[in-house]
Amino acid sequence: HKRNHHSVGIIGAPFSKGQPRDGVEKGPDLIRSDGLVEKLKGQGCSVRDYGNLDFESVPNDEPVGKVKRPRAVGRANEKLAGAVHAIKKDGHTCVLLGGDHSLAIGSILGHAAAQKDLCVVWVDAHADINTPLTSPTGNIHGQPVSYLLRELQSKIPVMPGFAWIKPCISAQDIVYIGLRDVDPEEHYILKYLGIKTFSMTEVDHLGIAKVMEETCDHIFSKVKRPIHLSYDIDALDPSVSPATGTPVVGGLTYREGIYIAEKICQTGLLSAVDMVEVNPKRGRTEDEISSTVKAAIDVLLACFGRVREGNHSLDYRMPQP
Ligand code: HAR
Ligand code: MN
Ligand code: MN
Repeated sequence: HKRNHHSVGIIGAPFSKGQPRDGVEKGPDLIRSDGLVEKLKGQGCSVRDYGNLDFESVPNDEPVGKVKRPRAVGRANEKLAGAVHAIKKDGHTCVLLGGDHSLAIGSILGHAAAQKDLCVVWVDAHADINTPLTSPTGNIHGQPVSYLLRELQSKIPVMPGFAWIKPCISAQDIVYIGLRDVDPEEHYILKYLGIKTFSMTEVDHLGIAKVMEETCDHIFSKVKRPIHLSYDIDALDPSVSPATGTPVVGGLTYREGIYIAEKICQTGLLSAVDMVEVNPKRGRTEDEISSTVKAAIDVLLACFGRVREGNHSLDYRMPQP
C-alpha cells in the first residue's frame, strides 16, 4: 500500500489570546524543538517549515459583550488564513502548530479559500461551538466553530476584527470525536443542527475503530473530499497530555488518539491539520510537559504515514553476507 509521499508545510502560530492562560503561545517552538521536522523527514515526508507568524499587540482591545479580545483574535486569524491559503497553493498538506483553538477560524477559512468542499474532523473534549452570545466565558477558543457554520451565521453579532469572516462549512460537513465537556447551549446547537458527534460515550460503546468507520461514512457520504483535521490535545486523557489549559478527565487513550490519525491518513485525503492547546506552563513537571509534546508529535507523525506495525522504504535491500 502507498504512503509517505506527503509534502508537508508547517506554520507556527504562537497565539494565546483566545483564552486567558499564557504559555500556549510556546506550543509551536516546543513541538519543533522535540524534532517534528526531522522526524517527518525521517519517515519519508518532504517538509517546508514556514516559521512562526508574528502577531502585533492590539491596544484598547475592549471586550464586546462577553467576548474577550475580539480584535486581537480577529486579526491574528486573518493573518493565519492568508498563510494557510498560501501553503495550500504551494501544494502542501498544511500543519498549523498552535496556539489556542481560536486559530481554527483562520486555519479552516484559509484552507477553504484554497480548497472547495472540505470537511472537518474536530477531535476535542469540547465542542467549541458557543456563539458570542451563548459563551459562558467569553473566551473565543470556545467559539471557533460557530463562526465557520453557515447555519449559525444569523446568530453571530457584528464584532470588530471579524468583518472578513464568511462561514465556509455546513453542519453536515463536521464530525466531532472525544466530547465530554459540552455546555448546555452548545448541546442545544449540536442537536438543533443535527451535527454528527462521537462523545466519549460513543467511543466507549462502539470502540474507536467503529467510530472512525462511521466518521468516514459520514464525511464521504456523497463524495470523497479533502479533510481538515482540527486536533485539540485536550481530547486525549490528562494522564497522557496534562499540559493543556482545560484538561478534562475521561479522555481518549494514547492508542485511540493515534488510531484516529492513522485512519485519517489512510483515507489519503488529509489536506490540513491543526495541533492546538499544548501549553507547557500548565504542566506541573518536566515529565508532564514532555508527555504532552510527545503525544502531539506522535499524532502528527501518524497523520503523515507512520504506522505502528513499522515502516521501511521501498528501496531497502537486506545486507548480503
Ligand atoms: N465551553 C467552554 C467555553 O466556551 C470551555 C471551552 C474550553 N476550552 C477548550 N476548547 N480548550 O477546546 O469557554
Ligand atoms: Mn478546542
Ligand atoms: Mn478542548
